[in-house]
Amino acid sequence: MKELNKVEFKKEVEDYLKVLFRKSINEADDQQKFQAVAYAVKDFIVDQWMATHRTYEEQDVKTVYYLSMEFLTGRALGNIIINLKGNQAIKDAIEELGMDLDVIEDQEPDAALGNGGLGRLAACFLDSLSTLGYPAYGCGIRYKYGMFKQVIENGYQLEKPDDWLKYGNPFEIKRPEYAVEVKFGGYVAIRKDECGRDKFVQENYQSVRAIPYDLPIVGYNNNVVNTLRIWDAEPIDTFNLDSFDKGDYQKAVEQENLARTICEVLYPNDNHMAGKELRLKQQYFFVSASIQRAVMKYMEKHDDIRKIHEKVVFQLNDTHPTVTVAELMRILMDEYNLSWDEAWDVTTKSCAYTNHTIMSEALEKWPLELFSRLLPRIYQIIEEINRRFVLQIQAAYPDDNSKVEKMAIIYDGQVKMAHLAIAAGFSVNGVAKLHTEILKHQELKDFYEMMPEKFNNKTNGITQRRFLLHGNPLLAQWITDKIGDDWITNLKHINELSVYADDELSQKEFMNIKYKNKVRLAKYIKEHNGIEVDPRSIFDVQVKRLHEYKRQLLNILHVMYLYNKLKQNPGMDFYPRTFIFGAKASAGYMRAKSIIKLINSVGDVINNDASINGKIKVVFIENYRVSNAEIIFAAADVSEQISTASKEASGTGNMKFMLNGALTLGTMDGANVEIVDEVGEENAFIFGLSSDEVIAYEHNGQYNPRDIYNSDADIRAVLTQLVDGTYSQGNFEEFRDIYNSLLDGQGGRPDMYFILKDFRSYAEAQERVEAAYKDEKKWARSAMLNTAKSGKFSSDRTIEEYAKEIWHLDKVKVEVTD
Ligand code: 26Y
Repeated sequence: MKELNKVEFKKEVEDYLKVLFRKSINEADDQQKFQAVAYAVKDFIVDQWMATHRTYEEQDVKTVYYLSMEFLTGRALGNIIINLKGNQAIKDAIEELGMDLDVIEDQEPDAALGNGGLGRLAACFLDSLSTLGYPAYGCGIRYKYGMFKQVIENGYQLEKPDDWLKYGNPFEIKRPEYAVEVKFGGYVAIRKDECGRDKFVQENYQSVRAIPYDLPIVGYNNNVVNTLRIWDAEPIDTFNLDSFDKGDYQKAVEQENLARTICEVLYPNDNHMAGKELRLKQQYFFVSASIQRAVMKYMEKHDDIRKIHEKVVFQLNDTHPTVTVAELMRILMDEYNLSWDEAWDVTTKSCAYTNHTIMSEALEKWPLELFSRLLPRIYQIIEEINRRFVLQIQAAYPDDNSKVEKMAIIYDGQVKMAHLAIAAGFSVNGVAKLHTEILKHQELKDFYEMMPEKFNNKTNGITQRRFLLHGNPLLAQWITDKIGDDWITNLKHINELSVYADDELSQKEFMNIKYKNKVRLAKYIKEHNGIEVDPRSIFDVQVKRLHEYKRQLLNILHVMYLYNKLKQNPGMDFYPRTFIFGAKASAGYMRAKSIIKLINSVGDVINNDASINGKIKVVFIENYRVSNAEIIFAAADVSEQISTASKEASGTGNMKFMLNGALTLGTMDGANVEIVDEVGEENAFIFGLSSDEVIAYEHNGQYNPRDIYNSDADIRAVLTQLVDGTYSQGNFEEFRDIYNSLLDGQGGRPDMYFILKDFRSYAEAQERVEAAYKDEKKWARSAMLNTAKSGKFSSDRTIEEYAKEIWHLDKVKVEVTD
């Protein structure tokens, strides 16, 4: 690794301030200083970036293209610095320039090009790919506005635009030389080519120019810099006189508008399909651009397109980029003259699909009318894929007509993207053991029975470099002092901490670091929420997207219940608790927004009730995002992972908490199951229905929340408080919808997510939490063991599995020569 030279680096920062802003250090503001530092860092990594790509070309490596509508990368600067192992040199340089690295890092807006789990997973995967030395491109969209900024006003969520590019992005490089054209609409005509063959050509279409911007993904201490390539759209050419002459003025305007709108904004829906036309345009836009470029790049160095799968593999991050399948077929057949069978052979050897959810409302299905109008050629190809797939189903199940109904790609007037991905992909994976089992035996049962060899599990992981080394520097240093720094690139080593779990001095040190991190978070909360919280209280944290299945409602109802108990019995034994929430709700998800309001309203009442002596505090952290997540995970005692069993495919926040020494309070859902396997049930708090029980109730309809309401006075009291104005200044209607959802279900099933059913079990688990926390040594031991046993949950492990079992990639070593 090239060493970072402090003196040179300082000079670069000063030079950039001059060149970019015509300012000296003393005149520049913090944002300008950030920009200058970022450019100086970019300067340093660009040699590695070039060397990496030179090496890839020389060795003609196989490359994975990770196609994703979302990359929730967060801030880049701090992460790049730690991956360069340049923390100290750069910190010193910056200090000598009279600046503070934390302040500089704080100037960078989060790149929030994602909603939640799926987008953040993609970002962790890129970090691991680079650190492990695997050739990879991330392919996505350069949204002008990322995930909205959440502002809480009066307890309600408001959405503000996230203008993350306002000051420009110092890390990106625009690559107009790689621009490609992407076509929409029109019709498909059959024309003769120069050899007299029939050709399918799209005519009378509208098109845009896709322009890539490259972002560096820096590996840890290994010279490897992969590329996250995000596409922007520009008009194909500005109004030319031709168009006016031909009377195509209207079309020219429409094309301009198309280019302007496509990359405008990230859809803020998590696990919910809205079916918007513009979203399908976004999907085809970035897929077509990425696949065209991948094919061109391959053909620059090879001559037989029939072998592209030997050098290229496309991983589809959920169904969102599934048009990849048809786009690749189109290019192979229409542009490279392959036959259907040849093209299908290549396509089915190069596409693999990851499923991230079983929530039915998240499954992508597009109306035929919309799909065929927008993507006429792609639609034709999918029709033919479907025709052949249906024949295959019928051949496999000649006596069972229901199989076609359940498995066809086109059915009921819709294109079913998951079915397409499964039919065409060579691999279908779930993201945690339990999730994959549910896919195989419930949701995708028919597909599994027909094509069992495609199905496999890849349990998710997270990068310890961002979520421990960067986010929790005190703990990171302590760990390194104890066991050395191998854990940074091989998290299995963190298990060596286990021997310290019973050592009282180590326990004290560990909990002392936790305390300091709680003080840091308390300060953040004071600054951002104006709420005073006691760092000696239990920090009980639930941060994730707001969704009914994630059951933030269970958490806050339990807080209401505890408060009632405390009011009835002020002298009761009660360990002070700070309940911390952070969550964005999709802008149109009314019930989710109402739950945010409830959390804030309950907080208002409880936090201002002097009679309980601050024993309970409720904090809603505004605008939860990657940058404040790092601070939150480091400070948590209790990790709330309380989804209805079977609903959370994996979860990844659960892993970040564990890594930072929080104890899981959770259901046996998603990766919680594997967390408990690793750390032991005695070091977690498990409660609630199992996934089998939930699924059984869903089938037999035997659950009636009214029975619980009628028989349990405490629960009845809490529910009544939703509609008697206790938390809404006398407004009985404010939380009526939440109340109804639990007891009436309005058309749907009442209490679909089994909140009342799991309530007692949850409350009892919470009592165990309190009892455990009171035993300081025991808690410290458990907390340390959580960190020590988190080795499995590194995204490095996950990526090794993908690389070996799905992608078949080789690792590359990169040398930088000056
Ligand atoms: C618009 C619609 C089609 C849609 C948009 C976003 C559908 C789904 C999503 C996002 C899904 C998602 O984030 N799923 C989460 O993926 C994580 C990474 O695998 C899992 O840990 C988590 O359990 C799952 O909910």
